[in-house]
Amino acid sequence: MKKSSTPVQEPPATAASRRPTPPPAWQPRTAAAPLLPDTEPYRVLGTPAAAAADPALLLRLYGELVRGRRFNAQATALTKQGRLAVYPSSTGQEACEIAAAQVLREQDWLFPSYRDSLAAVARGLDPVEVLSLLRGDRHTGYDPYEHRVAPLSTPLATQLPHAVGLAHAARLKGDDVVALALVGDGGTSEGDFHEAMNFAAVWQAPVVFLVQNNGFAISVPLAKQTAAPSLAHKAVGYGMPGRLVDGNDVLAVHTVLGEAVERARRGGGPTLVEAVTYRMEAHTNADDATRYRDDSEVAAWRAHDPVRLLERELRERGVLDDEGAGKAAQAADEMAAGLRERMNADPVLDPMDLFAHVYAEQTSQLREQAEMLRAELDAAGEPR
Ligand SMILES: Cc1ncc(C[n+]2csc(CCOP(=O)(O)OP(=O)(O)O)c2C)c(N)n1
Repeated sequence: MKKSSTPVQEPPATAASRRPTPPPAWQPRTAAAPLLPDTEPYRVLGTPAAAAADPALLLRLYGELVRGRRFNAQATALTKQGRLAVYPSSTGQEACEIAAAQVLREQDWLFPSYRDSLAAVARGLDPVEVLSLLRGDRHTGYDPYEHRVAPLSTPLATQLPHAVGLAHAARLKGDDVVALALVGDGGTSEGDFHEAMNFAAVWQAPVVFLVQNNGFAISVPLAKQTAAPSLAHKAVGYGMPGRLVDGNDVLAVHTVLGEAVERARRGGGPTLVEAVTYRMEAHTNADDATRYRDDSEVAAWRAHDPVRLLERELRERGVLDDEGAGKAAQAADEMAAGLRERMNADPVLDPMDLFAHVYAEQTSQLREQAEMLRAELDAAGEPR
């Protein structure tokens, strides 16, 4: 049959046909309620729930906390002795650092920031290697692939998309790997934080984000950083659960992070954990914290110290006595003495290394500068 070429005539517009067509029924992508964090940070120590905790686990965490506190003190002392260029101390945040290292299995990956040397040390890395970068060395100091610890990241939040990418790739390959990424409260204002959270949730990547909310981004207090009810609330907008935890309660952080890591491992997707803690020291040895915060605030947090909190629990339960505490302190002192000794040895450096690994093909300016330096070293009798 021959097709008609007559154009289809639109019926004349009536009042009814001009009404907009109702859109398809709107459905939320995910139900917000199960994603919302608790209204209070989750706590275990000092509550009846702590009685159920395994004493062996508590003692192990205690030993690590004491060692961690000592490591922070020693690294800070090394900056004063000119042996370390800079040290962003995690004193006061040891519970987060130790729990982060403890909840991971060997095949998992840790993505630390510059403040998380201790987490890397608690994962078993050589402290001298971990501190290489902060000593001014251009090398990371350790092999990230060997230890499954990414380099300490100084550009804020850049470690987060890396963690998501690695976790997603591992999942595509069918590898049993979870990535745990650490970031500060200030880092949550970065674009990289947003992109990492979004991709992680859309891809359901096996990644856990631990925000250590230590109250400040250098001198900027949290109130000037965000208007969100809590940083954990940010998770809801991305479609992942947010958990709020007392970051000085090592058992609480260990429990919440452990659950999040296992959830990710089972294919349940990412979690954002906000640990509420406090940076007891200045931002780094180059900062004076008395210029932007009151001593009374520091004193209030000192009363909620992560090491003392666990020690009180252990002593009340009769799991720790003076002798046990003394042994933990002695082991920590021995670690610090070894670190001091090794950091006091002058590193063997070749000044000419400055010019290596910058460009595949040296620029004429750099070649000229390298020749000048070589001539100066030769004149000073430095060995070739
Ligand atoms: C992309 C980027 N912007 C700015 C800085 C400078 N900077 C270094 S530390 C810091 C504050 C970060 O605070 P927070 O994320 O809360 O971590 P904290 O130092 O308290 O652990 C800033 C702004 C940086 N390192 N990277």
